[in-house]
Amino acid sequence: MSETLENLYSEKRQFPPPADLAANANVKADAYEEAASDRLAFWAKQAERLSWAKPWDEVLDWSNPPFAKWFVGGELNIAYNCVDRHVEAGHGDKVAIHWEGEPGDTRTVTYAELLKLVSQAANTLTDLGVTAGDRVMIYLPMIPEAAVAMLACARIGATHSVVFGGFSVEALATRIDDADAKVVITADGGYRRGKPSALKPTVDEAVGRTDKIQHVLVVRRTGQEVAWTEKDKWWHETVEQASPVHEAQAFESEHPLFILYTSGTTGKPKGILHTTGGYLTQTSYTHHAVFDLKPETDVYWCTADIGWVTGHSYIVYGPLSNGATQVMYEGTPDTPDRGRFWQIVDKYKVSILYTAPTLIRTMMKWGEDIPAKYDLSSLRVLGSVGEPINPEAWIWYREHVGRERTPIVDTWWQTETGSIMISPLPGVTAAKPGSAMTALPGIGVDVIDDQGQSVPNGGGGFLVLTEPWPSMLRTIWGDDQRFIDTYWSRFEGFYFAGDGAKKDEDGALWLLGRVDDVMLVSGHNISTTEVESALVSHPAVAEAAVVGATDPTTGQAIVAFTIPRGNVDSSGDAGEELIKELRNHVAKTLGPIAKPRQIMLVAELPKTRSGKIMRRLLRDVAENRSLGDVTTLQDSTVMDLISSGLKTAK
Ligand code: 6R9
Repeated sequence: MSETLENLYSEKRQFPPPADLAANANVKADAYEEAASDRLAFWAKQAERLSWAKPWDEVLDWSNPPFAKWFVGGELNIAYNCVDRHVEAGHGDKVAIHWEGEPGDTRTVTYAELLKLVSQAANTLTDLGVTAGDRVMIYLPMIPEAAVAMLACARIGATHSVVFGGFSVEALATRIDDADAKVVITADGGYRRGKPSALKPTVDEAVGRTDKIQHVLVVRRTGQEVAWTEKDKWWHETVEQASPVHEAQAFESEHPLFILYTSGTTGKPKGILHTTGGYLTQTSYTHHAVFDLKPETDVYWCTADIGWVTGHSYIVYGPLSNGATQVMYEGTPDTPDRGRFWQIVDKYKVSILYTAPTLIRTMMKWGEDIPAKYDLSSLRVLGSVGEPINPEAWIWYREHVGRERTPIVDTWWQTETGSIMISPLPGVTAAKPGSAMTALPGIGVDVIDDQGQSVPNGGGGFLVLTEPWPSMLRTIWGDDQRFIDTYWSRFEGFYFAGDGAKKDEDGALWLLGRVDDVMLVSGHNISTTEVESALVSHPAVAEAAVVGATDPTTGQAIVAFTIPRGNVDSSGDAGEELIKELRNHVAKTLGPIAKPRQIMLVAELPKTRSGKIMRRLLRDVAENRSLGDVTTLQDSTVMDLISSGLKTAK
């Protein structure tokens, strides 16, 4: 990307917070001023929301950038903060997790039960020889044991590394190897799309490829038959028989908490390392501020998988540190039918829902008559994470899920940032559909050009973080140099996030996708996000993915893959007509420079397990190449579907 991004899209709608929410909000407008006047004092105050065994001497040690130390000298136990202290405060009977299995079985886990399970698991891990600093892999479906396993590791100071259930043998084996893990916690399987899906065979094969793993703890979830080795132990024969008494010992603020691997487009996966005090301070504060959680009355539901950073920060550490009651769901949104999510919201009276744009666009494709059948009146705050949310998807979410009442918080952050960095505050911000708006209090963000100069309002460029933040990654596991090269070398003194962004005329931030995806068409830098949003703003379109394909005349040309909404006829001539109309629609909305050379109507798009569109694979299709690495693809049949069912027009 040279110079700046073109600023093609302009959105004028704006939604101020409901008056009652604004009046009772956990965090009000003064938080921005407070943080601006003394940033470190602001974060120290947020750290005091936690329970520390030993107070810190220094809030931030930034004497050796980019290696930060937060709350230096302080000691705390994360599991104590997420579990014990709520029980000690008399909330033992409060529900921590309303768990809903895909087949419809349920479990209710109170804070007292969570304490028992976490203590038992901590005792079992200790019996297996796991000590502070050791690494433990977690490869589980979305069952309460996933949270229990993470908290048990945290309790004894072991560093967990969660791998998405369903990632391949290869993916699991490389992560075991890189993390040098001692133990794997897994299950026989989990339920997905109406049937049991095995996990244990993948673990068996991955464990067989390394000599690192000493023990495998296996939760029985599906009851399917499993092969058994001498390393294996059933969870119900160990953890559930162990002593429920375990004294949590405090660890230093910078003690390693977890490693989470991000795939990256090239090279081996990066093990993002997070530590204790700063991470919990910021996940806890942001969960309190961005979702306005009232632990006594709210029912919170984050639909993410535990294998994604969103599951770490906003299912486990943020909500539990705040004593939330939350829903956890094992399965897919269309099992047994496409109303499953709304049935769950209705059943548990969910008041805060946090999901991803990919889910919202899928719901748009299925049609608004589905959510319309359910009572969604309990909802009061809606969240979005993972990708830019197109303005029309935002409006759809507000209208058909929020019923025109609820604020939407579009939260920008990364595995590397650990917590939310840019987001509206639901009681403060008049949000614009499609914009993540502004940096949270205490966070420094800017958009700069390729010379490192801050762009004025109306300009676009690279998103950077200008100040160290409490939940920042501390390094890439085992590779400090790669940490420096990847994030801190492109612009002196700034963290380079790898995303394109623009500031609108009011200074609100619009995220424009990964800079690697920005297209260069006849000398213009055009973001994939803006063209996708223009396509989604057409009533016939549910979802779109745009890539730049090599073109002899324009350098790159825009190629769009588009999913029509459920009720749209896109066969034969109607399809050809639609394609013509969509090309003109984009040209009219954004200008002729953004008119796609080609639009293909497809039924699905390739996505990662966390729902991000894999544009790299679509570029391979658009340029008639064989496909690159597909190991992180959620559903490997999608690419065959796209290649065989292409409907193209020039
Ligand atoms: C939390 C998470 C990080 C990348 C990030 C950006 C994209 C996430 C977004 C968003 C626009 C948002 N991203 N949230 N883009 N608006 N609200 O997703 O972490 O899986 O590491 O991905 O996701 O491109 O750089 P991770």
